[in-house]
Amino acid sequence: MTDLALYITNKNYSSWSLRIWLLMRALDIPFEEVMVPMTGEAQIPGMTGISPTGKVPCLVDRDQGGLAIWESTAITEYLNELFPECGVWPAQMRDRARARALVSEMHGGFAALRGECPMNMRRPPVTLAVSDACRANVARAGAIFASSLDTSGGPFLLGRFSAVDAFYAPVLSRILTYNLLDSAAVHAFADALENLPAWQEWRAATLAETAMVAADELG
Ligand SMILES: N[C@@H](CCC(=O)N[C@@H](CS)C(=O)NCC(=O)O)C(=O)O
Repeated sequence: MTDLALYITNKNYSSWSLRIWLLMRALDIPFEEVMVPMTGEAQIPGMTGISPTGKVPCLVDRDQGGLAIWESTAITEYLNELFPECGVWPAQMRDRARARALVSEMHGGFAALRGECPMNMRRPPVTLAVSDACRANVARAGAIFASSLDTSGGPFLLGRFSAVDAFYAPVLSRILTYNLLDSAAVHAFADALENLPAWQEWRAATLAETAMVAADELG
């Protein structure tokens, strides 16, 4: 038995919260969700004393004396160690290597896309003028989706749902919200996510949220 608490913030806007929440929910990893409202400050006041960075997501393992794990990549690896049978990473070594490379690339990259196009899941699609750097990020995401789905045969990027899908789900959400790319691979990845009950549950929650973050309401 494990006793995990996952601290997250506003579902409509928080892409880092979505990644770990989706990973855990889609893989049926049990956890208690703890919602700490976003305030627009660099550190979320509700996270003081829980995460040393004051950010979410933060996973707390109460079975380990309240061990707190921050940083999405570290949480992903911890979940893989706790639940090796759940498929956090693909089954084949070469796929795991690719999966880890893709997750690292996402975690450390896509700065222009993340900076210019805030995740806003409930927003009806709008066309946004973006920089060349952002366009290059979108092209790279589109190429990742296409080559991954071609190689794996889908329905998810590396075949079965894995951490790669969780990390790129908010990238896809931004592409759809701001009409950044219309391609077969974008549609195929969107279809796979939209058929996932965990994605449907998160999306429904974004529609029910009423808090607005003015800085993230563009277009
Ligand atoms: N590098 C961190 C990023 C975490 C992060 O930036 N989280 C945002 C929420 S999406 C946050 O807590 N920001 C503070 C705030 O917006 O108040 C990770 O991988 O988990």
